[in-house]
Amino acid sequence: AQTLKERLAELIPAEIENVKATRAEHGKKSFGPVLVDQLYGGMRGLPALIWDGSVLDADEGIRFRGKSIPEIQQALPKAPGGSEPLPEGLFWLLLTGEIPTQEQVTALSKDWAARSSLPSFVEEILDRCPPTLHPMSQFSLAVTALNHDSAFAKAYQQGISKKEYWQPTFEDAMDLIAKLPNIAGRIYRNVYGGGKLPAIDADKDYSYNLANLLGFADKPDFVELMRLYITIHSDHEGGNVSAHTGKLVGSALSDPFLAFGASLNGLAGPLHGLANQEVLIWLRKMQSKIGENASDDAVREYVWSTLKAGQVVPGYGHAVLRKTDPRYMAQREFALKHLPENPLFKLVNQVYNIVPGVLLEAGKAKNPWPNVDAHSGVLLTHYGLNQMNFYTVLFGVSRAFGVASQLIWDRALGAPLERPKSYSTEAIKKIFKDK
Ligand code: AMX
Repeated sequence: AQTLKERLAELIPAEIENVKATRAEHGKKSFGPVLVDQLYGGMRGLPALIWDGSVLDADEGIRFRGKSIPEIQQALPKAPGGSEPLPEGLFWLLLTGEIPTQEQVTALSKDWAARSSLPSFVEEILDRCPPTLHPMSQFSLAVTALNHDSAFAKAYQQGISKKEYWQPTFEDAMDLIAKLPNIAGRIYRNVYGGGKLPAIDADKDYSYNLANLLGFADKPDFVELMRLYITIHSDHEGGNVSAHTGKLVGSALSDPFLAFGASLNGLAGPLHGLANQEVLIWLRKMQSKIGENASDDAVREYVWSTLKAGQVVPGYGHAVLRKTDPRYMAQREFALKHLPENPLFKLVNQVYNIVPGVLLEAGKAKNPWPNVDAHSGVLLTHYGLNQMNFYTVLFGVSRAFGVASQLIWDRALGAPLERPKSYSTEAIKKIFKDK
């Protein structure tokens, strides 16, 4: 069967022509006005980047290469006996726009297993981290250190031609994804205990191995959850902090390890991936304050008290989305299937019925609906993964799929160094003085 790299090598020349033709036809057309507010306002809504793997619609949510989450759940290959999509297939789809065969997906699982071991100095870096260092900081350290063996950095030093950039980038991207379970598993066991890491099993899929390294492979539903989790967290178009950071740093021809290390530092922020840990912390605090099985009124009052304290309600709102996140819905479906009676799931539902009304009444948030992070913690903790400050590491493992695939295409298409123009407030006042 054809490998992913062989298929990419076929697709790249045509895509280079496609980009050329698109630029020739549309390149000089203006694409929306830039408002001064957008310079101050975090560039919301500013068309500014090309990102091929996924596009986000404000109402409908994410589509991966044109396919919605329910569509990819349907179309992508599954593990034997499983019903959730394998992230291996998603990676193939992100890179090629095509649905791989079962055989191609199995070959990817094996390829990643073969690339999965960590250099011993990276293991030592992790082993020396104090358990008080946040797992995301440890994650970022380890990924950055993998740059030691970057095929791209080496090839660049040896004077590789621009046309060939994508090839060592592909190798680094594959190595990066392959090594993440060993990094995540090592951090988890170092910080929370749980004994020696098992070896990666080359006959099993990526998500099984991740679950096994964390110590949860004896729970088949948790393995299924990992397949779904990685798939839906992989990519969310290019403008979010982690994706854009990876692309930006990669544009300096920093290799995929350096670029994705930077992505992780952005994902570690509470307005981005850290919300994933914050939600469960917030729910637990609520439970300790108002008790379990609290009334709707008590929950509503607690939500108001969060807002009045000048804090955000974690897991709600989004910079682009304006409806309930389909990634939230996919996790809700999973919960309805596997843990409908879980009390925390019931609380998540109760909160879902109350928070949007409160946020609407408060009148500030442009989107009162839940995002992906409002639901992930309750699923993880159901299976006993209770260490909330580890949750964003799982988001990070997943996000590598999206960032890595775009880095490969950026190098294949010769994406230039990013360098937008900035202005001082003085300059803005001067430019617009008489306008
Ligand atoms: N709770 C309380 N206030 C909120 C809110 C929420 N969940 N969401 C937005 N707001 C407030 C903002 O803080 C802002 O207040 P300000 O004018 O006083 O600064 C105002 O509403 C307008 O914000 P916005 O335009 O609606 O949102 P944004 O694009 O600036 O920010 C986001 C988006 C996600 C950072 C924000 O909704 C938020 O802080 N949510 C809670 C944290 C969270 O869940 N983050 C995860 C997002 C998904 C992800 O990346 N993993």
